[in-house]
Amino acid sequence: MIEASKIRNVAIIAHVDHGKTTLVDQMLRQGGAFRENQEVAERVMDSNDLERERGITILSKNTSINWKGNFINIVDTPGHADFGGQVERVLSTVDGVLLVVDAFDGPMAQTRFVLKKALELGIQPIVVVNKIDRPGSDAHGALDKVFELFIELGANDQQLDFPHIYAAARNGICKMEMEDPDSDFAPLFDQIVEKIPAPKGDFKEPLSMLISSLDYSEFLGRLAIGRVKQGTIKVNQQIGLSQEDGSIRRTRCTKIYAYYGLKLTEIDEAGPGQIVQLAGVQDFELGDTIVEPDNPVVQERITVDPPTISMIFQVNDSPLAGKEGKFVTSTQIGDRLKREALGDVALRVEQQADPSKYLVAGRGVLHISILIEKMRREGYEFAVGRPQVIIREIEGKVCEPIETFTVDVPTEHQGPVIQELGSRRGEMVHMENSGHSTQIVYEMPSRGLIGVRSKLLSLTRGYAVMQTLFKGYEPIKGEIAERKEGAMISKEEGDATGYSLFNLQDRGVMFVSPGAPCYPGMIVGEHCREDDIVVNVVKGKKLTNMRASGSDDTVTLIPAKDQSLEEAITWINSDEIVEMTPSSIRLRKMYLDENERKRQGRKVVSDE
Ligand SMILES: Nc1nc2c(ncn2[C@@H]2O[C@H](COP(=O)(O)OP(=O)(O)OP(=O)(O)O)[C@@H](O)[C@H]2O)c(=O)[nH]1
Ligand SMILES: [Mg+2]
Repeated sequence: MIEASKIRNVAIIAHVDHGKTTLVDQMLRQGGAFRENQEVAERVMDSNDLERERGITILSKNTSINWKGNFINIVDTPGHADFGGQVERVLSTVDGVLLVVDAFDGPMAQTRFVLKKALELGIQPIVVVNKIDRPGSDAHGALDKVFELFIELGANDQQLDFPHIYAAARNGICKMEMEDPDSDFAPLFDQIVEKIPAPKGDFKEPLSMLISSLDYSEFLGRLAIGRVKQGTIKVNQQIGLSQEDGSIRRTRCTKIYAYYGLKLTEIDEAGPGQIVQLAGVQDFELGDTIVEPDNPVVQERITVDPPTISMIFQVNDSPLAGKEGKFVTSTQIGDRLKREALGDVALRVEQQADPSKYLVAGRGVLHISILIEKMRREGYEFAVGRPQVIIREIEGKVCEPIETFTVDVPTEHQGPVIQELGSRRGEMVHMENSGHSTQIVYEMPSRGLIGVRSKLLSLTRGYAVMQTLFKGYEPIKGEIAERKEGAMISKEEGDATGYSLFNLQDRGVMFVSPGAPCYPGMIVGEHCREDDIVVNVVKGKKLTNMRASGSDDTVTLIPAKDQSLEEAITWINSDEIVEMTPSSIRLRKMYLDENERKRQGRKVVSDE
């Protein structure tokens, strides 16, 4: 057992991309977590494939280093707003945070969210102004803005007196003041030990440990994660589980794990301040407290924010179904979804009246699309519908989720952006012009934000910078029109030909390339007009030589638009679905048959 006075529990919090994981990386390197000349990947904490590919943190993770005889527990957290709930839960296990702020960007939407939570819990912050090496960065200016943010969020005098440090995490350097020479991370480690309080709590008191997070392992089942507040927990000792209804159920834990460096190490017992994973605890819920059965010290339950977005997952029944996936049946899809929900408290899965369909609800489009991507990689094939916001009734009123949406655009593009956001029921609350760029703040329904990213990027030639922050539930705003552009729908079955795509390309944006298998009812492009149009993409001679210019037979084919998974699911309307297979993403009409679609009421024009 580690003596509490030698423990420091600290979470790294920040806006997306401000450098949390890079900072943890260097802390591990300099804190001796790796052997001399051990080969380690960059941003080693972003350990799963999807995190590495996307360059973002999806799951918060624990690690630890040893500094001058102190055991510093570090929790890296995700910066993306969809995972904000995780940050909140992590904060219940730490006594201090490193609030990382980009010296170039200054504090941003998620900085405010995470700092507000930390201040409310009375946690000691150390501000790390990071990326001071970035050309054009303003470290002092960023720190001033952080100070203003503290005041605005109602920090008390002690909190306002926060320690700060400047860093270039990627280069592994930091300094107390900008004038100081570059140093390794020693000053940062010293600050953590000095300024962040050691955990309180006595190992002789009755055991109390709040379950603040959970995980799922194929071999060990569900794992309860939390920090021992007081008392001692031992392997196989009888423990009590204080449940939501106030009752205490007797159980035991069969294994205890703690984080040493990057390794999860099995230990026999843990005491106050230690963050541990427990295996073998039967039927626990997040928020339960692990107690001594005859002398329970119960901690306040933590709650999980309810999901705001849902999507239907269903069996793929397109004409191309089952060709690319390994797991395709509704039972396989359902089992996989339910397994995910065991380890992800923010996810809900419900089978629908039609047993081939499941409603999957989560904290945002990114949250659910990461699950889709994971399943595709494991060999699953299925189809998903358009994301829907989850409506709630509050005090007799129908309410929907509202977000604060901030967008920075080059001033020359602001007109179309304002028009677009207005049509999505955005209410402008603030607008500030600083020369070339304008920042506009909106309050708008989450509904209106679905698909907004790609739309604004195309309106501003890629220059719009967007941030969202969940504001709360409010009475439902008016109707929001779905995508205005119609779909180009394939009439025939067969492989798309360059010849037909060439003839269609000035009528919209094509989604398929020559050779792509198509079927009736499949969406092959976005029409430049409002109505859906049925087209033939398989006719004509197979042209093989497409060149920029030349003889009669060579044509210039605009490359098909390669939609990302998120783009595809936010592009579709409610009468459309997306086929997901390990190797393809195809868009289609829910009703493949043209006459059936007509009966369902959407206006369609025919090409011929
Ligand atoms: N110039 C510079 N770039 C940095 C520094 N620290 C991090 N970066 C870069 O910033 C980007 C984001 O870094 P991450 O460490 O992944 O950021 P994060 O805060 O963990 O991001 P999320 O987990 O997605 O919220 C990467 O490209 C880093 O290389 C720094 O000190 N200087
Ligand atoms: Mg990260």
